[in-house]
Amino acid sequence: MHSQYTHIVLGLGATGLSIVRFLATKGIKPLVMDSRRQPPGAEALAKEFADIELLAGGFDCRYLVQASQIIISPGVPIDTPEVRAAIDMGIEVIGDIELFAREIADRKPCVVGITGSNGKSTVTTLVYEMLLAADKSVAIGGNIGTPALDLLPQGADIFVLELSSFQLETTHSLNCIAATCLNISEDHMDRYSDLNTYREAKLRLYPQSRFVMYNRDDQLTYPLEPMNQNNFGLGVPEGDEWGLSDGKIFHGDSEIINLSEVKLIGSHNHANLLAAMALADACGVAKEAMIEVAKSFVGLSHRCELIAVKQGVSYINDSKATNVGATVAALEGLSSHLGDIYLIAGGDGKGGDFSPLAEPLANITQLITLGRDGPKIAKLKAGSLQVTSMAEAVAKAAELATSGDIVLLSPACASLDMYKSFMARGDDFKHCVESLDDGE
Ligand code: UMA
Ligand code: ADP
Repeated sequence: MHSQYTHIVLGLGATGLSIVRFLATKGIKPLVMDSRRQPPGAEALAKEFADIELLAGGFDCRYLVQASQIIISPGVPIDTPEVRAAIDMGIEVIGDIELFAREIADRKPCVVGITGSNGKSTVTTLVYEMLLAADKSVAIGGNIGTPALDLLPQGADIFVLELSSFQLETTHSLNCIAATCLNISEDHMDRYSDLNTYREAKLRLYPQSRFVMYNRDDQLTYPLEPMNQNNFGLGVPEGDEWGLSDGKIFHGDSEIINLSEVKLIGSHNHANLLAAMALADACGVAKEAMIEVAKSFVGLSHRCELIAVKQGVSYINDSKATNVGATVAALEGLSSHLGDIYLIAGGDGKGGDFSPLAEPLANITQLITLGRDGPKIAKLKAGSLQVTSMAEAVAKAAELATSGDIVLLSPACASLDMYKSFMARGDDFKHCVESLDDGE
């Protein structure tokens, strides 16, 4: 056994690397451990920090029990027995976001925190764009991609952070300017015992914010105790609330924008826009800057993205629908469409319950399933087709659909049983659509 380490980093992905980099700026050399034999960041670590030791293939308790602080990646469950044992011994276990929070603790609040089951990346990007449009110095990161600690060198005045339930489990002192939990529906049930435990992890964000914005259409997002709060939701707003009525966005009784000028589609995305405007407003962004972004933002790739129209059939890539709630939202958002809808779904269901899909599935024409949990979804609709590849799914849908119809990839599942990521899955869908005969 080597010399004693005061700091141990658990997990060497993007987060682990960002933690090592941050600790290096403090003159701290941690020990890095990863339960996988060949962790994804091993090469990068060796290249950047030749003198940092990596123990791969397990978590060695002999080091853990001697540490003064363990910093854990979001992908490593806090209930991992070795981690639990360290916690029980009184050793501090925190995540990268807590480390980030402590680093900015002596600044005035400078974080906008965004969590929820779906819409986080969309709202995080909208808020970021609105702050940029208002000429603020701003950085974007967290679960959306760049680890929060890697944002520090940018020296921004405001950080817009997408926060996952995993990250929030180990965060205590974020002190946000404004924060939201957009919605709660089942996700990551392979890591939580029930929906309430998952919800509690998300709602941990609220007490760490000066101002809280909840979704009045989703009771599960309501703060557990009164705080400095406001809300957004579809329907006429009361008082100072944000809302939608008559096809227009309102803040209280002042009209902000007509939805005919907004590029984002689907009522779920209109709710995202409301939330983003409310958060930007809490940061002092002028209405003009919000409106400018609302008019130009077309949405992120892989989220209800129209990728092609072939022989009159619209192909929509919603590969980021990695849970049931996202697919329900996509189907409800497209429910006013007049043509038929052909849905491609299935993948790794992460232990979730698919039954909320039954009702929206009743309104579509054809369900085509693939992937590990495809058969479970197929049971929810009579006459569904089960296939084994994306190419087969797209070919089948193209064969059946006619002009005016929609072919929607919205899997309600993670992609990892078949792909490296939801992006790879969406790209495959796109490739299969591009390969279809144009018929012209
Ligand atoms: N690891 C172990 N043992 C385990 C699990 C993981 O040793 O039991 C190791 C892995 O080998 C990996 C390392 O831990 O090398 C870090 O894994 P990680 O999964 O924490 O990956 P990161 O690369 O650090 O990415 C994380 C987020 N991943 C997860 O929360 C699973 C990324 O979100 C995030 O973008 C990134 O930090 C920067 O903040 C991804 C995600 O899927 C996109 N998030 C989930 C979601 O959105 O649903 C929550
Ligand atoms: P997240 O970062 O929370 O995964 P994204 O903005 O990337 O959120 O969107 C993920 C999926 O959820 C996409 O399939 C998208 O169509 C769907 N979605 C987006 N906003 C909402 C919402 N407010 N409610 C439900 N589903 C949504």
